[in-house]
Amino acid sequence: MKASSGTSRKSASVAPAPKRAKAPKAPPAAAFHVPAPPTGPVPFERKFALGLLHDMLRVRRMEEQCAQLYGEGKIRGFLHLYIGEEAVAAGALRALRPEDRIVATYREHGHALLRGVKMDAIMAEMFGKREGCSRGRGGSMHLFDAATNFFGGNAIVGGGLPLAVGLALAAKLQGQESVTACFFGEGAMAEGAFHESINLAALWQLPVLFCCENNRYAMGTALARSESQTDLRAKAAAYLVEAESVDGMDVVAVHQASLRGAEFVRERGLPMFIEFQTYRYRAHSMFDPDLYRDKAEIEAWKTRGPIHSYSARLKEQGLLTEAQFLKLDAQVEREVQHAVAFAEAGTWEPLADLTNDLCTPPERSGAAK
Ligand SMILES: Cc1ncc(C[n+]2csc(CCOP(=O)(O)OP(=O)(O)O)c2C)c(N)n1
Ligand SMILES: [Mg+2]
Repeated sequence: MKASSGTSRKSASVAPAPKRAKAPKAPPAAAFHVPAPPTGPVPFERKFALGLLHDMLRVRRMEEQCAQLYGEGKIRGFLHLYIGEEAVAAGALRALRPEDRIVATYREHGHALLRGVKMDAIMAEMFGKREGCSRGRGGSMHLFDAATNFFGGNAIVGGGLPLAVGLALAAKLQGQESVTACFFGEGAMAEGAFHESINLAALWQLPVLFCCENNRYAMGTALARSESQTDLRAKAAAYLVEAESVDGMDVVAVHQASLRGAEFVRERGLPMFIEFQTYRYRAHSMFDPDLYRDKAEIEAWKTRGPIHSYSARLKEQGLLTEAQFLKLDAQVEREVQHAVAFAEAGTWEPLADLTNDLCTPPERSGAAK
């Protein structure tokens, strides 16, 4: 790369010490462009098409309830909501098979739910109850369920990527046909773990579907403020990995791209990268005052909300009426209330069990007294 000063090496060696370079100017935060909402026919048979809507509604209503319970102090600790991004989990998970493995992030409630973890068990986990899917020890960021091949949320940004590569390596060595789908944010692509993971997946030809949920922000940092290369496909392509980018607010596009991706990985035994361009409507977590973006930007993105735009398309096609939508929504609401009651009725782990499942023997940890 050319030196920005333009001075040759020879003259630079005798020139006075250059002034300290100014930090590059950050792009203006207010500059945003919001594409038109997705339109056009839904190319699925009615049952499947409504299933996708049901999936997104379940995630949305469950998380709205979680936000309320957080306000009431029933759910504590960290809570990262996926509201606005539901089309990604809904469209992608329906492209995978039961034997495939899923690895996700701390924004993983929807992925766990749509993978088949019961809403009751998720809600109990949020409460920290023993009946939760991680026996109350994980909370919101550590939902886990081996039975559904859901290999967890993960509090470490990029932390799931090496795990996914390890799972895919195990599948390959054991001669299994499973695909490992790894969900991560665009912020994780700045981590060394991303580069090491995708490099090994490409080099060793491992069946990983890299699913980047580009919601444009990593906590309060917009992509263009932290990355010189904002075309995320280029980063994957640098490792010779097939890469695609789709509208992550369009459940149809997400599902179709994920089907193509899963098939590519399964058939060729090679990794693939998909960028889902999406947007989160809520703050990064319940602790975030959300001061780094224009409120008008959030409102503009709401015009292409995944549930709202997809329902409109279904209605236009005669696959859904308003009454049917309300019925479905009420059914989801009942499921949410059932989950809350289940969590409320759950039990706390007794103090005597505190050192169970610890790797350090109690006598060495000082707990055995
Ligand atoms: C290794 C590591 N560094 C920093 C953090 C703090 N942190 C938590 S979330 C986050 C932003 C990640 O953004 P992104 O990957 O885009 O995912 P999103 O939250 O947008 O879904 C950061 C920096 C962390 N948890 N782990
Ligand atoms: Mg992000």
